[in-house]
Amino acid sequence: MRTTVGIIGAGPAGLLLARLLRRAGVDCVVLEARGRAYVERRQRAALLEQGAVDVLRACGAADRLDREGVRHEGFELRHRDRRHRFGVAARTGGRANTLYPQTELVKDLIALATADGTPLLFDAPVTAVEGLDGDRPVLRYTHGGREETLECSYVAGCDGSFGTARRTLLATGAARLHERVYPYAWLGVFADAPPASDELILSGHERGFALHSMRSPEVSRLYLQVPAGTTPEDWPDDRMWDELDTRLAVPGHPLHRGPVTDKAVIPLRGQVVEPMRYGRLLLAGDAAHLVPPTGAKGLNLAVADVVTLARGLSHRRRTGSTALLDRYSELCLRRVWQVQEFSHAMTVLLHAAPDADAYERRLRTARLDRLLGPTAAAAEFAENYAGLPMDAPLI
Ligand code: RFL
Ligand code: PHB
Repeated sequence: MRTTVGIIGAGPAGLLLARLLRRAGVDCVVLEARGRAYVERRQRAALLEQGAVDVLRACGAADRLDREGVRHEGFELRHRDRRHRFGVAARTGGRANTLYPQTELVKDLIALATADGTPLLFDAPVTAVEGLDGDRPVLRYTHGGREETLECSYVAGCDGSFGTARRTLLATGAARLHERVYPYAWLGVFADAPPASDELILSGHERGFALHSMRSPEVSRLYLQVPAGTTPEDWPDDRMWDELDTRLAVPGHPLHRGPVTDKAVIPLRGQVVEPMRYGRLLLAGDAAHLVPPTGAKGLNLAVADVVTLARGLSHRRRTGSTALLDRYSELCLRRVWQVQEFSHAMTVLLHAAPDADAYERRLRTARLDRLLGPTAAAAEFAENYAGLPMDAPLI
């Protein structure tokens, strides 16, 4: 097979890139290692920045998002035994996040690709990326028990942090991996229990971070800071609910409890591959970087990357010039490091460091106090939480 852009991975990055390229008249093929049902069920992100919603609208991928997504104009911050409302939209001229699960976005983008006739192969793991120094790189993949090849002009590595694209790029020796591993993790659960609030509740409790989110009026999504290395079995339901109440509930108003349908431990790390490109291989989304989930930025960064990549590829198609494409890594990394910095600062602010002394714990409380006033710190936090401006897609 041959195409202009070979896309590895049908997560949000690969699927949205395929959509943007299709609209710009650039042909592509998407190769996904897993089956469609698995990809559509994988539970992950939920909060889309205003800028990401605008991109999805502009490329005709937001019909269901506009009907079913729930706008969150702020959140509650549990601090000093009380819940304080933190207004985001009020501090950002009306910009806000929308709660729309990544599973639903992935289903929408797959349905659009299928309707468009965009070649999208499931159960087609890419095993190697070859010929990066030449003009026609080749993807080797297996499909239906056969070894196949896809020859392309460019390869978009959208296959996540454990994918072939990142591994291939790092093996060239031309890029480095920056990494921060946190000494704590999140226990994440889904529960068939009505959310205790219409808005997210975040807590920077002295015992550790906790987050209350939701998927519907009947389903809560909850996260609890736990030590790195903990297993879900260390957290029987009663222990977990008691700890969530301690960190999130206000006295006398416990959370609603219900059957736990999923429980998993999620490691926290920040990673950046720099530069995000080697020759004709360009990384986007989690393949290029990870952020700790505290700021809800991973999916939004993936959207920003693929908008920049689609612009570069579309510019090349229209003008023959690679000028924009050549700046891809530089343009993305500016935003990536801003978001990396925000996600790190928010993580440190809201989590209890295992080795913190009393002095450091007081500093954390002081920083949280500052967020709750009409301060420049609060304005800056809101600006980052709602998301930095994103390029409009060229379509
Ligand atoms: P994905 O979603 O990992 O997709 C990569 C795809 O590549 C496939 N693949 C391959 N395909 C072909 N050949 C190979 N060799 C392949 N190897 C892998 C995989 O099967 C997969 O389908 O990466 P992508 O597209 O870059 O998307 C990134 C997002 O998934 C991720 O950043 C977010 O989920 C992060 N995140 C959040 N981001 C937000 O913006 N807002 C949030 O509220 C938010 N909450 C979260 C999160 C991530 C979480 N976890 C589980 C880490 C909450 C959590 C708990
Ligand atoms: C979620 O609803 O899954 C969620 C919300 C906010 C985050 C992370 C995850 O920061």
